[in-house]
Amino acid sequence: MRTQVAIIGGGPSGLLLSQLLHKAGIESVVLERQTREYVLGRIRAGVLETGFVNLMREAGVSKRMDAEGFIHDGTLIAYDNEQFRIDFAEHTGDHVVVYGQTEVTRDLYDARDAMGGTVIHGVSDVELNDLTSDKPYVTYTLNGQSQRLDCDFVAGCDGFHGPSRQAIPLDVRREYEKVYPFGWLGVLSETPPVDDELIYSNSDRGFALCSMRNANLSRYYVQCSLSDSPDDWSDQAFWDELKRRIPEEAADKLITGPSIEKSIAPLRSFVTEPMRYGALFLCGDAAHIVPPTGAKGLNTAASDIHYLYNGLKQHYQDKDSNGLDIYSQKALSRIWKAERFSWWMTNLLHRFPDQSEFDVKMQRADLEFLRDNDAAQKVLAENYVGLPF
Ligand code: RFL
Ligand code: PHB
Repeated sequence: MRTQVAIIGGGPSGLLLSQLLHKAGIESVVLERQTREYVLGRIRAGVLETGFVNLMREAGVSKRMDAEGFIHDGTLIAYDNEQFRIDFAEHTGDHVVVYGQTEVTRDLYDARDAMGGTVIHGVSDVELNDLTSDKPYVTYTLNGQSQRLDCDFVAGCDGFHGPSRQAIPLDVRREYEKVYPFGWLGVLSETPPVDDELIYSNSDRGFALCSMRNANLSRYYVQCSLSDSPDDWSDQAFWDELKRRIPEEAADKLITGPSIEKSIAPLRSFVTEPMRYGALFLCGDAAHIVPPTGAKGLNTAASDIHYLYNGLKQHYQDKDSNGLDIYSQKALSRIWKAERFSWWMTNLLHRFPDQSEFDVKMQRADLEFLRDNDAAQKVLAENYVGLPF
C-alpha cells in the first residue's frame, strides 16, 4: 500500500492531522494499535484552548463541540478555606471550552468515516524504516500478516509509549524529564458539577480538582500516592477525601454518586528534541508530556498538528519545504512555554513529600500574591487560555 503521509496512532493528534490533510487534498493512512472502543474508553482531557477549537473548526468537525461545549470565562483557585477567581475574559478577552477528549475523538472518528478516511485498527509490530531516505516506509502486522506502507512522510502520533520516538537514533535524540512523586486519582460520576467553573485546590492534605464534562457528568481528581491503586479507593473514601480538600462551601453542595470510571495517572514533564528526524515528524504525547495541572496536554498536541499540517500543505501545494524545515524549532518553542506553565501550576498546587515548612510558606506566598495581584492573574490567564500558535 502507498500513501503520502503515514500516521502512527489514532488518538486525537493522529485523527485531527489526517482529517485536516484530507481537507487539503493530501492522502494519509492512520495505523492504530487498539480498537476504536478502547480508544474511546480512555477518559482524559477536558479543557480546550481556542487554538484547538479553531483547528477542529478548520477540520470541519466542530458542530457538536460548538453546540455542547461549555465556554469558561474563568477558573477558581482555592487554598485552605479561601477561594479566588481568575477572570480569563477580563485579562485576555479569551476563554476555554470544556468538552471531553473522548467526545473530540468520537467526532474525529465519525468525520473520518464520513469522508472514507483509512484508519486501520489492531496493528502490531509497527516499525519505521529508511527515514533518512526519500523512500521511507512503515511495516506492521495485521491479522497475523506482515504489511508494508510506503509513504513520503511519517507522522509519529503514537503517544508516550509508541515506537515513533524510539526510531530517532540515540545519538540524535535528547530527552528531558521530570517525574513527580505523586499521581492523580480521577473519578467520573453522573452527577451535576459542584460549580459552574473548575476549582483547583491546594490543601494541606494535597491537591484536588473539580471539573466536568456536561451538566450531569462531573470529573474530580485528588492527588494520591504513586503506590495507590484505584481499588484501594472506595467511592466513599474518594468523596470524603475530596470534601476535605476543597473549601467548605463547595464541599457542602457537592453531590456525590457512584463512580463510572476511576483511574490513577502519574505526573510527568517530558520533552524530546528534535521533533523531526528525516521524514519523521513527532506530534503530541509522542514528543512531550506535561502534568495535567495546566490542562495543556491535548492543547500542545494541537499546536504541533497546526505547524505540521501547514508545513505539509506548503510542501505539496507550493513545493516549499520551509514549514517542514522549521517544524521542530517552532513546535518546541511553544511547547517549552507550556511545560513551564504546567510545572509552575503543579508546584503551586500540590503537596510534595519532601516539602519543608519554608517551602510551604513560599507556596502560600505565591498563592496570596496571585490572589492580590492583577499582573500575576493576567500571566496565569494568558497561559491557561493558550499562547498563540
Ligand atoms: P494519545 O491520546 O496517547 O494517542 C496515541 C495513540 O497511539 C496509539 N499507539 C499506537 N498505534 C499504533 N502502533 C503502536 N505501537 C502504538 N502505540 C500507541 C495509542 O493506542 C493511542 O490511540 O496521544 P495524542 O493523540 O498525542 O493525544 C495527547 C492527549 O491524549 C494528552 O496530551 C491529553 O489527554 C493530556 N491531558 C489533558 N490535556 C489537555 O489539553 N487538557 C486537559 O484537561 C488534560 N487533562 C490529560 C488530562 C491527560 C490525563 N491522563 C490520563 C494522562 C487529564 C488526565 C488525567
Ligand atoms: C479534566 O476535566 O479532566 C481536567 C481539567 C483540567 C485539568 C486537568 C484535567 O487541568
